[in-house]
This record gives sequence, C-alpha cells and structure tokens, in this order.
Amino acid sequence: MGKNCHKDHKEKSSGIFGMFKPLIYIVLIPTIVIAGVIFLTTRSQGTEAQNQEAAGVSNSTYEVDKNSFSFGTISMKDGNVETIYELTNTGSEDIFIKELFTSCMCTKAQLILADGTLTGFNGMKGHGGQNDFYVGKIIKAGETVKVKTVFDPNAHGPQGVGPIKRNIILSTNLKDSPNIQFSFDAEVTK
Ligand SMILES: [Cu+2]
Repeated sequence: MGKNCHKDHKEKSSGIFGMFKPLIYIVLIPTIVIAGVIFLTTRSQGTEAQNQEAAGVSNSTYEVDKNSFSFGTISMKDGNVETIYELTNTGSEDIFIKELFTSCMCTKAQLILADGTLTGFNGMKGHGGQNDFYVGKIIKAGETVKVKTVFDPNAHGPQGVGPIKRNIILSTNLKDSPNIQFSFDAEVTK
C-alpha cells in the first residue's frame, strides 16, 4: 500500500511538471532572452562612456558659435527666454562631456546631441546630488552639439529686476581647458 502511495505521488508530481512545461517555453525562456538583451545593451552603453572617462584626457580642439549672448531688456511678464550655443569638436579625438550645470537656479540647460538626442535639463550645483549634473556623453570628432539654455526671469520673485549675468558650464576631459563656459546677460524688468 505504501508502495502504491509513493507511485501515485511520483506520477502526480510529473503531471504538475507537465502542466508547467509549456509555460517554461512560452514565458520563462523569452523573458530570460529579453532580460539578457537589455542587460547587454545597457552594459555596452555604460562601458563606452566609462572607457572614455577612464581613457583620460582628450587632445581634441573645439569651436563655439558664441561664448556669450545678450537677451537685452526682457520682461518678467513675458516669461522664460532661451538661447542655443553650438559646440563643435574640431579636433581628431572624442571629447567626453562629464557634467553640465549652471551658475544659478533660475537657469537650466540641456544638450542636444548630434543625432538629436536630448539630455535632461540640468540646473545649479548644490541642489540635489552629483548625478543630477552628470551627462556622460561623447562628442565625436567633427560632431556639433547644441547647449539649449532657458532663463526664468521670475525665478527670483519680484526682487529679480535689474541686470543679470549667468553662466553655463560643461566639464569635459579636454586636456587644456576642461571647463567650457557659456554666459548670457539681460536687463530684467517687471
Ligand atoms: Cu538666478
């Protein structure tokens, strides 16, 4: 009797396995394959940036369309104003952009990469963690990126009238001047 009982149990468990067997092929294996592809893709992107950072300094050169810009007289009631600076890698090596940040919380900036990809809007250092300013992108030789900059004249409240000047800074792995700085000024009225 005990022998039969054991046999029944064995058959039952193989029956349960039989029930789940199609699930293993339909759900589990595709899930593992997709997870693997995602893992490898993210890892290879991370490695490209990390390799570049680890590679150390770049001997490349660059040109900008302008270092500074004047908005002239702007009114708080008209809201945000924006300008775009262009940065071209004119050398023969990659330039690694480590961070992007601004000199004040009223000013935000983002990169528009050569392929049109946008990075997040970054602001002033000291608000939030270091990861908020990390860019980790590469400008290949010959490529141009845009630095889109938005100034909010209302950010400082009614006291924010008068002349202002703000900076946008890109930290890079360039050997000679790792920090590329852009600036703008304006006369803010009510
Ligand atoms: Cu400000």
